[in-house]
Amino acid sequence: MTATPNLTLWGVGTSRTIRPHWAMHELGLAYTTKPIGPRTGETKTAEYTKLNPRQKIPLLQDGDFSIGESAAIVAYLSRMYSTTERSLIPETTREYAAWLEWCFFIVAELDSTSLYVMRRHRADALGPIYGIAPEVVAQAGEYFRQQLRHVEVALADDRQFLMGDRFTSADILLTTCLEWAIAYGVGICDNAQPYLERIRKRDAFQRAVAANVPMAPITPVPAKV
Ligand SMILES: N[C@@H](CCC(=O)N[C@@H](CS)C(=O)NCC(=O)O)C(=O)O
Repeated sequence: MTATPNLTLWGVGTSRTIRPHWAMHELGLAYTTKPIGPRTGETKTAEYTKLNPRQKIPLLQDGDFSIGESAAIVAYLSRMYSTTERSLIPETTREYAAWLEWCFFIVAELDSTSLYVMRRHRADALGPIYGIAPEVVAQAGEYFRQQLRHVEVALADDRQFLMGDRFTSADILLTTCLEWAIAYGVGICDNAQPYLERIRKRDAFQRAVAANVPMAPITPVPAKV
């Protein structure tokens, strides 16, 4: 019998951090959360920098093994902890290749090239740091919508998920980008609407949303005078 895994996930509060929370809930894994947030200084502490020199969240510790990059964590969990009953990754070589193609497409084209560019240059996001650029934001939103045509085709004919009738971790990556786009006011493609409605009903998704909420700030107790 394999030992119970000792899993700790660092990070809450973003479209990236929810991905590994969700994967662990889909796989029925118990884990500890270290609820550090973005832009709080918590990724820059000496303790955290020793764990993750990239100073980013999320980060997963699995015993003495650590891994960062949300999509890599989700892929690791999918490979390591899928079972016959709960699986997030296809088995055959070709299906695995198609799954990889979706994962890279979502991370490269939807997340990094589109949504993260918007985040970097929106006035209400990181624009004050990296430069407020409305034209860049508009173009990145338009590019996102163009790229979604591939998703529209994949979800045509009432197909339930990106890989057909089985939910995989590529759906975790896609959903987080669709929710992110909606939050930024970017329209999503037609077939993604019923897809999202289906996905939002998943128990593991709802648990992940709850697990990804930052803790309420602690109100300081006034000093006694
Ligand atoms: N490509 C990385 C991006 C991770 C990332 O940029 N995380 C941000 C929050 S979404 C972060 O930790 N920024 C540093 C900070 O806020 O201190 C991933 O998908 O994990």
